[in-house]
Amino acid sequence: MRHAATARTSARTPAHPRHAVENIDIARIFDEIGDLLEIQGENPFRVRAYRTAARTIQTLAVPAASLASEQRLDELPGIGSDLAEKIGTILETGTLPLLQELTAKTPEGLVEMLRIPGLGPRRAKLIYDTLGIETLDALEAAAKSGRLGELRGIKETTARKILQGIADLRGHAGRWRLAEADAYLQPLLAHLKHSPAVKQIEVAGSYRRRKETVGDIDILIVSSHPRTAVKRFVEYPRVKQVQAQGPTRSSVTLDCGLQVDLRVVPAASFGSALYYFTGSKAHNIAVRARALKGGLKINEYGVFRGTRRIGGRTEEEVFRAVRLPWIPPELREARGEIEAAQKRALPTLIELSDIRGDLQVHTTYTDGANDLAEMIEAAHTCRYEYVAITDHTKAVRVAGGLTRGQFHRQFKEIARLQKRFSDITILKGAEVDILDDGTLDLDDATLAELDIVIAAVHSKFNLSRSAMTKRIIRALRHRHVQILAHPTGRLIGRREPYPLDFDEIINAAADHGVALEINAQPERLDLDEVQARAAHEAGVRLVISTDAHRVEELNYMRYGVDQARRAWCEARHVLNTLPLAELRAALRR
Ligand code: DGT
Ligand code: CA
Ligand code: CA
Ligand code: ZN
Repeated sequence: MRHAATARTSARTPAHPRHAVENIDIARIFDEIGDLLEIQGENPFRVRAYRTAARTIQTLAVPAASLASEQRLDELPGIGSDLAEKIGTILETGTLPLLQELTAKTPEGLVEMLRIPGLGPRRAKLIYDTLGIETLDALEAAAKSGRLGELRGIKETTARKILQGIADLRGHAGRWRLAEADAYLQPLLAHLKHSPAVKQIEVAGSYRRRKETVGDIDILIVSSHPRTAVKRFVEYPRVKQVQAQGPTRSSVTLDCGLQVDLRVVPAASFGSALYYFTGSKAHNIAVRARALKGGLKINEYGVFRGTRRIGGRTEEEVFRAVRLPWIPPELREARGEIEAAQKRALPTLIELSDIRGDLQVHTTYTDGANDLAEMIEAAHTCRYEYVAITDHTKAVRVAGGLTRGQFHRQFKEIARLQKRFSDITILKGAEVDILDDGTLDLDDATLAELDIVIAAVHSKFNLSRSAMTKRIIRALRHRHVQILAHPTGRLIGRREPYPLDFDEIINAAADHGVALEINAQPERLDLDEVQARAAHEAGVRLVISTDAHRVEELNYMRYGVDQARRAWCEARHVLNTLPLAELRAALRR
């Protein structure tokens, strides 16, 4: 999550990095430069170049350092010799002179204000220059008092939007998107596993439940030499601050701002500790109450009858003690999983290996970073049976959306490439924009030629609830539409869902046989788990798509499947688990 508190830390990275520079470090620096340039009123193309480079580096499957050593950085899409050189400097020094220069001349509060949805750099600067406001609190006070509304160029509705934006930002403050936490966590886990003192290791907490955002990371280990293991933990080069260091519990903050708790537990308690610290708290409380009724006590040390320990080495032992089958962590939210377990009616959750293809992929025909052949080749490498190429339509101007003529050119190239890739089926698709009135941004004749028609909203998010609901339902009624993409439009921590009567959307999707998407982009994960569950329980079929804009993003499928698991999805609820012929039959014709 690019919230201010963590995004600015990169500026403070020392001139000689104490640790290997990760791809995500480079991405953060470029993102921050993008923000700072935007505040300075720089050329939008230059701003965009840094942001694109940030995405390219962040999603790279190999360390940028290894490409740099082979002088191959400039082969990456959007990375020319200038950016390649800058990456080299970051790899060597941990920072960039340009970043320090820009940071020095930009007030800190201004950068934070930029993250408020609906408050662009122009307005942020206006507010700063005329009212001297440079903190969220001061901005909030000014919006409430009506002082903001007095500024020229700021309307009453803008002031309201700013207040809402501040609330959204705060609601997510301090939480990390799962994929981002992963980028910091994986090297730390490797560092810990490398120690002979670490015998068993598992990540618990919301991370293990695969929640879309995590507040902190909870690691459990069994160790032959707890002191050695703890020392290795607190001496991890990226630790910025040690809050607690003891033989059973330590707590640190990494230089990015991520908090990590480490607990050392005896092997005999590992299962009960893992169970306890996986949570959720509400789930734990419900299971503990059930145990008490059976005369048992469950805590992080084990399962006890009186003072006698009757289990705790494994999680299965804990569940067995309360006469339940093991419940997958993704379900442990006190949302009916205990009742389902008791009835032996837990779902057989979908797995990544059930996925047979990706149904939303972009290319350089529009705003993708890799060309058609590269995206197909990458899907082929994923061993998919099929992949749908679904570029934008013309109304999405920022993405360079395609006209019917351009689609026809793409169809020809697809036909050519299909000969080269004989064991993956390339589906001709489009992510068709839903216009303001609910009509589609592509003519019926071209729609009829497509194998996959996805409809999605990309503009006019500020309609009323009823107007937005009507708009989308009109699109769902269109006989060619098969899938509704990122149905609520939310961006985690940045943009709330647009107002929508979601029950009506579910009903319309069910009536018309349109599938709803779980978009696997880590900042979308849209539908969320509650909505996706409501949808499939109402008989609506789902698809999980990565919406990949570069080859590496095909790996986001993992996070989409995690979200589907949290939504109690079995493979049968998800269309892209079907073999091609069945997929074609199941998609609305
Ligand atoms: P987060 O970090 O906010 O994303 O969420 P969690 O679920 O990882 O919560 P965290 O890190 O505060 O605690 C990890 C787990 O430890 C939590 O899911 C359940 C357990 N836990 C923590 N505090 C309590 C408590 O007071 N009672 C019970 N029963 N369990 C607790
Ligand atoms: Ca946690
Ligand atoms: Ca914690
Ligand atoms: Zn889209």
